Amino acid sequence: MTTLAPIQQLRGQRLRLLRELERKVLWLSAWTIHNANHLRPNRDGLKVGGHQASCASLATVMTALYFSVLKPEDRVAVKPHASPVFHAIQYLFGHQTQDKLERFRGLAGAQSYPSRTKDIDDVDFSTGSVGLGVAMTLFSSLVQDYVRLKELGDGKRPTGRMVALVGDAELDEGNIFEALLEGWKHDVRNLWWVIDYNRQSLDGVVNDRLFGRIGEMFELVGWRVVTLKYGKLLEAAFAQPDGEHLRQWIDDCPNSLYSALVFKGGAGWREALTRDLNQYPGIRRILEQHDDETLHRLMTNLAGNDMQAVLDAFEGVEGDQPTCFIAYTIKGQGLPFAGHKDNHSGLMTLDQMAGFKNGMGIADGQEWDKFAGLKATPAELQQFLAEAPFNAEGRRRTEAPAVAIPPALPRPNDRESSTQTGFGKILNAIASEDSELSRRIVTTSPDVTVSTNLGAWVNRRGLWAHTEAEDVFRELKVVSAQLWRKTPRGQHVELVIAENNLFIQLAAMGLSHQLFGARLLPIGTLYDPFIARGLDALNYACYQDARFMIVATPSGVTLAPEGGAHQSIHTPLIGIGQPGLLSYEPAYVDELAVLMRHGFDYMQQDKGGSVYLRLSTRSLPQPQRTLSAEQESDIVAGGYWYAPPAPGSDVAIVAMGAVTPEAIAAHESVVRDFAGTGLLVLTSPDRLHADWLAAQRSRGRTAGMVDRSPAPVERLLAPLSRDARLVTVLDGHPLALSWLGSVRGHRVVPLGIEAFGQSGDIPDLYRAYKLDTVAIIDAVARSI
Ligand SMILES: Cc1ncc(C[n+]2csc(CCOP(=O)(O)OP(=O)(O)O)c2C)c(N)n1
Ligand SMILES: [Mg+2]
Repeated sequence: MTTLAPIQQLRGQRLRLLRELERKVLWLSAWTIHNANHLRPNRDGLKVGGHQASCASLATVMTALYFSVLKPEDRVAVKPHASPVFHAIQYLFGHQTQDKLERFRGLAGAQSYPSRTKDIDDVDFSTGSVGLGVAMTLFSSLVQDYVRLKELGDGKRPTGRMVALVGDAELDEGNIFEALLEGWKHDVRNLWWVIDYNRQSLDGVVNDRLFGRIGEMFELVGWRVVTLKYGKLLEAAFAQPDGEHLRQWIDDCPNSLYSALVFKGGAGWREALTRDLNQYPGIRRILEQHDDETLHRLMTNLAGNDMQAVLDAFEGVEGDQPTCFIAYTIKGQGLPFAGHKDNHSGLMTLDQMAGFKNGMGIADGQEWDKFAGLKATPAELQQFLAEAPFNAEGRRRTEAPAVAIPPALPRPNDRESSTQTGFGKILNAIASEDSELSRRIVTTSPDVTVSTNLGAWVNRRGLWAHTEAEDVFRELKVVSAQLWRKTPRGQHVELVIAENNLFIQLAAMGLSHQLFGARLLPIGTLYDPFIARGLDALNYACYQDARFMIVATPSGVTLAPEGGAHQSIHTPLIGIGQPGLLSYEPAYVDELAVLMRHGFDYMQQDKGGSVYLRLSTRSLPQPQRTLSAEQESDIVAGGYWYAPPAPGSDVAIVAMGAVTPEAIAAHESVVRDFAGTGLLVLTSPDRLHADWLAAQRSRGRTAGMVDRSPAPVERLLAPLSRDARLVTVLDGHPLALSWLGSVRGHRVVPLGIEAFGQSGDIPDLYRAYKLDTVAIIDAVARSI
């Protein structure tokens, strides 16, 4: 008897235990979905769903990663529909409960798709909308380098790998390629993307020709590509006489035929191979040596579902070059509908589950048992799990202290200014200070840095890059207002024109305190209309509770000559409707300074969120005033009386943002006829609306001890008479303000933009779209 060297013995033991755990993970993921769909009472007749086949193809890869390869500092985005595999793994680690698995996809149960904020089991990146989680790992890797190079963390955290487990059809999403270009430009590192190449998407089989190019594309942008194609059994068969013909046959086999044969099983393989390769004696021998079951196992032995091959691939790469693993797998591997093109949402029937359960060696009542049906002893498995490197530090979410925000930000006091100019000046003033605030701000912009007025900030603080690079124009003494010097100390991350990248970059920066233990105060600038271009990514960032500030400028038809293609109409409604995002539209620069200060603070509060500032390039005469503390708190709460109404007044004008001068002029005219008419300037219908609903809810809850404290908007509208009229005006969709009539039952005449704009100057456009002084006066007259 030969004694194996200890290291080999350990490897053998590890392989054996990982294969056991792979079975358990496959079982638990399938059972979790089965239980939710078949065994829980169904009260609404809706299919609960879950993706048994999509889970199965990743079971090997995820088992290898979490139980052996990953380290605590690594961060992972799991393909959304492999959520049950993730939860099963965390359950085995002891970070997920049986109760939550039993309530999978139910209220307070394990989430359908891994969720940072709703799941309890240490999700690094939420996923759901395919493609976004993948890009999130790339931008997180940049953030990891950003905070490391600047020593913004505690200095103790090792550099981790950012890992994405990617469905092959996720690569259809364009945002992935936008991100790849950005990653190449910034020399991204420590990134692993593992593509679950099961050659199936939701509707069917992935096009054969598409994937031929994928590896080349990764190499083109500097990635290493590792292909995991054939498992150890198939490699051994290829090494036998005539084996090369078998390899060639599989290589040439169209995706759809291979998938169909996987579904048909041993007899199907035998028939096809006999038909095509019977002339080779070696192949005839292979067919003779295998019964249908073992032939099926052989022919479906792809590397992404072969534990040894997976471990070899992961452990075979060194260094920090971004790496794409193309792991050939089978959708539904090990399940009755493996390979079937319709299996994406397919669920095992009760009979199929009974057979599967039997095959797994699980008795009735043992379904949630962590080790039932496995050959290794529970003690041995428990110890292996406890020693998994990934689990060495328990929960891996980091914390970072809040950055102190000074009581007031610098306030430029120009007599005339736009909010956009004011924004640039405020940031420039912050940049000139050496403060914790100025060090923690990081800005980013998709190629609109100068045109959104970040230029002065960037001149002072520099562009960020891994390595120093001088500004060539400066070296050659070409005069330019911009000094684009790149350094690892720089605080502006320059992006290509891709709003998806902007929002995912902000998501990663805005989670830096929890991912990398270093607090950042990210500010992203873009043109307001292009929020829509990255809206899903913005939603994704908010869903993860990332904290950042968006400065969107210019906005509305007020950007005038640029025309309808660039004029944003419904962004105020996005500001109101988007959870996790508090939106403001100040008219004046002193308001903006108050709101930016509030924003930096709000971004760091437990119950805070991100902030959206909708700004303008229109220069307005600035009110010469010193804001009182009360006025400042009104500005933060969403609005203030610019001209207070007389008690019991019957009319008020309500304005927001760039059209405020028209409202002021209209008000001056109206008060001549209707003395006591008020002018209310709003800074945030979003905040007013949310606080109004919250106040109503708290009244409902405390019935008996009724809480009568008015919401800010109720307080603002209180002086008006019961049947007063409100004329509301903003450069955006009128719906953003027309709800004000519901607060106290006032009738509203809402002015705003309902159609695509056209190019023109402000006087023409305001007249055409009825935002000018005459239109406001008319509206007041009509309201009476
Ligand atoms: C942006 C977006 N569009 C559509 C979907 C619906 N959807 C969920 S999974 C899926 C197909 C995914 O196929 P693939 O990435 O190959 O994953 P597999 O299940 O094969 O592992 C689709 C279209 C989604 N989640 N997100
Ligand atoms: Mg697929």
